[in-house]
Amino acid sequence: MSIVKVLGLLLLHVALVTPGTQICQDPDENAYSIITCGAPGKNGLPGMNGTNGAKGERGEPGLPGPPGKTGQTGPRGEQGPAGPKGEKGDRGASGSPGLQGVAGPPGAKGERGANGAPGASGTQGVAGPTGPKGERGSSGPSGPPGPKGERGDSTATAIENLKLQMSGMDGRIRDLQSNLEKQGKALSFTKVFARSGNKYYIINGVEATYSEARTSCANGGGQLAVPRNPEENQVIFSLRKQVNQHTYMGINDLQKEGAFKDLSGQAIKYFNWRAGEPNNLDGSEHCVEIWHDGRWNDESCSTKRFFVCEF
Ligand SMILES: [Ca+2]
Ligand SMILES: [Ca+2]
Repeated sequence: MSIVKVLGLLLLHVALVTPGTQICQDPDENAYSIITCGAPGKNGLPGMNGTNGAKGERGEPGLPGPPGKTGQTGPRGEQGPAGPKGEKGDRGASGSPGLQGVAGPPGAKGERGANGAPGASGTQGVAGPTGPKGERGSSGPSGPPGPKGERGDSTATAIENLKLQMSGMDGRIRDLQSNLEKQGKALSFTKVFARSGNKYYIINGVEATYSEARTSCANGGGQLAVPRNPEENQVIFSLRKQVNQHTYMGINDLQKEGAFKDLSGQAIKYFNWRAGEPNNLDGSEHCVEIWHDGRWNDESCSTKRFFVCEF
């Protein structure tokens, strides 16, 4: 107890304590009660029954009861884990043979075998092209004398016979010359006919493709005309001026682009192209025609044109 509290208690005792009273301390240290002290009392009557006490603690378990009745069968439990592997069993009897398997893949290529025996002779092949003419051989030995001939005419008779034959030939030659002159005169009446040296040029006024024109000239015994020099080109040009259409000639580069040849395959050496020609337009101009100015152009061979033949 602190000094302050002791002093407080002494002051309270002086002020309040009288005969017959005493100070009693409350269980709480901070409170004090003052009660009057008197003579001892008599014993009172027994008190009434108190209320029920608090529930006691749980007692020890009793003895086991008799066994109950057998219950109903429960649901099937889940499958347990696999047991340990068993020991190896005895070897079984041999089974029946299996089915035949499928054929395996082809084996590796074998080594080359030995050459076989020669085969039978084949049929005779087609004869090859005719070879070049051989050189002239040396003269063979003289043959045996021939049989004796019949007796001939006398020399005078033979000369007469020759004169008769020559006379007949002269007549035939005159007839031929006459026919040629007539043909020449007849042709000269044709507008589109011209002659240069021993060549005759004709435009028949029929339109044709290059192939048809070529066939047409050949059927007449001639060929599509090819001017070999300025003079011949001028003669063909004089015919061309008489027809109002470009006219095919016998020049083309059908075999090889840009390599112009005549119908026998000979390369052309004289040219008279227009400016900018040959231009092989659209890659399809391979046949040569002569224009109104006497110069040449390459044209599509399928175009229908007049054409000039030479004989
Ligand atoms: Ca061409
Ligand atoms: Ca052209």
